Amino acid sequence: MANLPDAATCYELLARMALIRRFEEEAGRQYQRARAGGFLHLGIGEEATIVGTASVMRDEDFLIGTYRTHGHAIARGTEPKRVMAELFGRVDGTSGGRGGSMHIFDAAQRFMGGYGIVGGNLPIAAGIALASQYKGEDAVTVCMFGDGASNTGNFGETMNLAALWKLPVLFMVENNLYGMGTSVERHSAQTDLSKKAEGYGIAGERIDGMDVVAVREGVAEGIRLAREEQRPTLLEAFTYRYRGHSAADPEVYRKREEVEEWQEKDPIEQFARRCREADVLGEREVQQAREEADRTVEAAVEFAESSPEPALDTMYENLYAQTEPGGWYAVDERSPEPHRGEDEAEMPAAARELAEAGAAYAGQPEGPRPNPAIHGDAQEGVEPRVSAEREVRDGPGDAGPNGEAAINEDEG
Ligand SMILES: Cc1ncc(C[n+]2csc(CCOP(=O)(O)OP(=O)(O)O)c2C)c(N)n1
Ligand SMILES: [Mg+2]
Repeated sequence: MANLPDAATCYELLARMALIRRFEEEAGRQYQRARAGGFLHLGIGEEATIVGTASVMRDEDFLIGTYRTHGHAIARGTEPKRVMAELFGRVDGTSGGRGGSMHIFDAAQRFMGGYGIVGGNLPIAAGIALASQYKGEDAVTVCMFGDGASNTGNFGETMNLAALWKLPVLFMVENNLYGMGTSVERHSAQTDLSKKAEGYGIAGERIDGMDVVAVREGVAEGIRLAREEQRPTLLEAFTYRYRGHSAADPEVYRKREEVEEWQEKDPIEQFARRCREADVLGEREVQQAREEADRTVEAAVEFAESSPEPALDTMYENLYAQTEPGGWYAVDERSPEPHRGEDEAEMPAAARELAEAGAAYAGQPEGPRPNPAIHGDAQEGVEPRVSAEREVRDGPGDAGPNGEAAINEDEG
């Protein structure tokens, strides 16, 4: 077992884990009160993995996570009140209230998000690491993702390039044993996830993600290898989320006893006990860490409640893709009035009949069907091309089933 760090560090680790736990319990409560909107994925139970990792990173390093990252942002140094304001959709939130729970982002703390696409953060992490390497900077990027994400194509592609280009990056799979409601045994052929990168030239290691000291030790070495030897590593931290995948999870895929078994290894309780037994922290300090967390979270809720909602006329600000007028965000770049085929009242008879004919065919045996390229109005201004083959087969104006003749007559 790794040695405990000094008393001040132990206190900081304990206080940070307690703060994240308290924050997320409150986030869950506020979600039930409909104060926090959108989706909500809590990482309660995973605090040692999160805090242990962030605690051995330098200020200049980057951290990137998934949609379960309230704790990651706080561990990186983002003020809890700004995370809470983001959950509430308020202007003082980390993303101005536009991202919500899944999109916490704080460039100042080098916390690079917050991504809803499973496995989507891996190539971004490689890109950030490549930028550091390119600029000759010392920064290491730590990329955290779930066991489920280790099955994605992004995983393999990123491992390959990270090893090939010797990127200063550390990959950390937070193995909480489930991808939504699917257990690792049911979603991954290789259940030793630390081995997954080996074939790409990246060494892997398993660590106890419920032990903050073990996480620190594993991550510190991984960061050292990335920084000093340009060798990426894959760490697999065993951890567990006590709550459902998201706030809307009936949890039919696991038993209550399993959750309780993991709760016995609770990262905060376990660490507090160890610190007390080793006489590094006293009962008073453990209590103080909890009370501080309570106060900070209470203030965070007050702050979020009093922060205004974004003004309506700023709704289209910060959008990557925008057309005129602002509300019309389809990729269709024509003018906003209805175009041919978009307005049902003005739909040409041919198109209407075509649609009806299509519906009428449902469940019927195969036979001649109207061809949209011939009968439809898709090719405005273009002469319909009736193939010679069809002319021969059906004859012009041949009354097929479901009114083909009418379609032919109407077609311009
Ligand atoms: C590309 C993609 N596929 C599917 C989903 C739906 N989805 C959201 S979370 C999730 C499970 C991911 O599990 P894991 O990577 O283990 O992370 P965890 O939620 O356990 O932290 C899935 C399949 C998604 N968001 N993105
Ligand atoms: Mg998982």
